[in-house]
Amino acid sequence: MRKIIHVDMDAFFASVEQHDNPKLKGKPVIVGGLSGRGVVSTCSYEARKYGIHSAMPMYMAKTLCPHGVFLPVRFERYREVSKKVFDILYEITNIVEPLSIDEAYLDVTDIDKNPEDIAKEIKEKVYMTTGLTVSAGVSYNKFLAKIASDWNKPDGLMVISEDMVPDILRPLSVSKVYGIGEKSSERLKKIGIEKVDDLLKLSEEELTNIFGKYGKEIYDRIRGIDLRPVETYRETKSIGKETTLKKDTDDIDLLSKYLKRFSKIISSELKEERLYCRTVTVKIKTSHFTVHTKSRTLNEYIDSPEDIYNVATAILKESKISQPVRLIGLSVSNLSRNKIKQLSLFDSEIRKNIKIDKIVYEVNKKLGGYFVKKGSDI
Ligand code: TTP
Ligand code: MG
Repeated sequence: MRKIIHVDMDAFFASVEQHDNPKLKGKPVIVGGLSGRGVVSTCSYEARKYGIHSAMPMYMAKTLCPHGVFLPVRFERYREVSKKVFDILYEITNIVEPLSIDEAYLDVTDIDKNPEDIAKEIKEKVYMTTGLTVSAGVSYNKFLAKIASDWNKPDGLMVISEDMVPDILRPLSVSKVYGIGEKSSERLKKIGIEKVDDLLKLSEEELTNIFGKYGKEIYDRIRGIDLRPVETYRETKSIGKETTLKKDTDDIDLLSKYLKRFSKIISSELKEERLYCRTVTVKIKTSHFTVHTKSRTLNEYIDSPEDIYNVATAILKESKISQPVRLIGLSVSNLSRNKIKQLSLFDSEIRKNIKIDKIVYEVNKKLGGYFVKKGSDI
C-alpha cells in the first residue's frame, strides 16, 4: 500500500498578505484584479463567510462585503513564499508533484516513518518558516489524499485509511471526484445524482454510458481505487517567447530590450515550474524571412532573469545580423528540477569513454564556462 500526502496552503495569496501586514489578520481580505473587470484570485476565510470565492467578479465581492480589504495580486511575493514551502517538501523526498503554486503531492512510501508524522512535520516546518498554515491529507492514493487535505481546512490534517472507504466518500458532492468537472456535475444533477452515494448505486456500464472511456476510472475512484503515480516531472522540454516587431529593426539596443522582457517572463515560468535551464536559444527572423537560431549551453543551471538575459544578449551580439530583424524570440531548454549539474547529458559517453569528460571540461574552460550546444565542438 502506498503512502501519499497532499498538501495545500490555506487561502494562499490572502494568507501571505495577512502575514506581511499583521493588521489584516482576522479581517476579510480579498486579493485579485481591482480594475473594473477584475476577478477574485482568492480571499481569506473571514471573507468566505460572505460568500466570496475565487473567480468571482470583483464588483460582486465588493457588493457582498463592502468593508473588506481589497488588495492587488503580488505574484513575485507569493512565488517567493511558495519556493520556501517547496524547499521543505523536497527536503523530505524528491518524489514531489507540484500541482500549482500552493499545492503538491508527495509519495512517502519508501520513508520509514508514519506518514501522519511526516505530514505533521511538514505543517510545523511550513509554519515556522513562513508563518502560514497548510492543510495536509494522508492516504494510500492521490484522490483520497486530496479529499483528506480538503476535509477540515484551514490548518487541517486528516488521514483516510482503507477501512474508511467508501463511507467517507458517500456524502461528498460528485464535483469532488477527480474527473468529474463542472459540466458533468450539472448533467448528473439533472438526472438526480448529486452525491457520491448516488454514483455508488450505478453499475460500471451505466457510468461508462455517462462518462465514456472514463466511466471505469470513476467507478473505481469512488471505491477508493486510484493508481495514478505521483509524477515528479512534467514534460516541459522548453519555455520560450517570441514576437514579431511592429517595424523591422537592426537596433541592437531595442532588440536587447525585448530579450530583457522575455528573460523576465521565462524566468517566472521556470520558477513557477521549479525548473532550471542550461541552454539558451535566440531566434531571429530577418526582413527576408530567413530564420537564424543560435544556442548556448551553459556549464551550470540557471533560472534568474539576469542570467538568462546575459547569455541571450551575448548570443545576440555575436550573431552578426546583416538584415533588419522582423521577429525576435528567446527560449530555454535542457530543463531540470535540480540546480546541481547532473552528468546526464554526457553520462553515457562518460561511461563509454572517460576521456570525453576531460574534453568537455577543457572546452568549457576555453569558452569561459560555456560550451556549444550538443557538444558539437567535441
Ligand atoms: P487554492 O489552493 O485553490 O485556494 P487558496 O489557497 O486560496 O484557498 P484554500 O484554503 O481553499 O486552498 O489556490 C491557490 C492560490 O491560487 C490562491 O491563493 C490564489 C490562486 N488562485 C487564483 O488566482 N485563481 C483561482 O481561480 C484559484 C482557484 C486560485
Ligand atoms: Mg490552497
